Amino acid sequence: MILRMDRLLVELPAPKNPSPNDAAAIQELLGGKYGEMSTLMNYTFQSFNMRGRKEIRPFYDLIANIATEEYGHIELVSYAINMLLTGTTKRDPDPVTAPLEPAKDARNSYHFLAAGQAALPMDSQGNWWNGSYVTCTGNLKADLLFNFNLECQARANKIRAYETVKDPCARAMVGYLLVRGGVHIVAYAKALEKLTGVDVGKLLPIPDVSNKKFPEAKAHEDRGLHTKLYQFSPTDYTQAGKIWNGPHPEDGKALQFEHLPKDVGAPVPDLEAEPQLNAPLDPDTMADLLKRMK
Ligand code: MN3
Repeated sequence: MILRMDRLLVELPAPKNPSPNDAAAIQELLGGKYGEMSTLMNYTFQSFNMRGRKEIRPFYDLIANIATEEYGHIELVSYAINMLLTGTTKRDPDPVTAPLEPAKDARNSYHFLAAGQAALPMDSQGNWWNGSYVTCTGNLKADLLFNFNLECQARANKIRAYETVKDPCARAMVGYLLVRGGVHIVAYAKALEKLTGVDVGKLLPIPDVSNKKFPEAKAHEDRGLHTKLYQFSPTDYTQAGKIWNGPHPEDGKALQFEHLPKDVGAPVPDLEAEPQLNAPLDPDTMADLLKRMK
């Protein structure tokens, strides 16, 4: 099971120019075929379903730790979308003034019509995420090879999202995830190397552009974030370090397996109510609730 912390993995700056179309583009990194929902669900099912794990415990622990980290990635992308959507309509509980009018040309109207100006499990074109994005064959080599490709395709999407959206909020999120996704690419490369002897690291980077080209990613790599695989449990999943060791294939720095720091990241933003969407309640109900909850 997953033990949850009410923190974001990295601090996101307030957007300079909130934009529903920026938010729509970023949805690809959440609910796209190669988005964070896909990495979460692939590794989650692979870890639930792994048989004979006594003999292959380090691989189980590796996939389980990465699966858990992906939950925090979904959270991070969702908050970036929510922050990019904040301030894009009028905070006015009077429907006659058409407070949602600024959203009428947004390319993803679900953010406003189906949600309280917030992220949804869908891609950049409004296609819902679906379970066919999960590959869980039960064969360790096949699944690790799939995971390696999944992370490389996810990296390509992150780079293109970065190239599409300039807002510092989105770029802080993408920069951080380029580094953490990079860790997962190397982790699956190392796993395939331990399993088969093939030097998968020689293929990297895919696409052939270094994380150090992205200032928001480089800042994290300068602090060594690309060398750390986290044990996402106080006591369990301890053997991933038998795979995550040796030099980083791109810059040779020593890989380290460690606990997530207790003060990791930043407090979760508490975004203000949007009364025009009755999110979370219509103003009269809210006033009444506050009276009754005293
Ligand atoms: Mn991820």
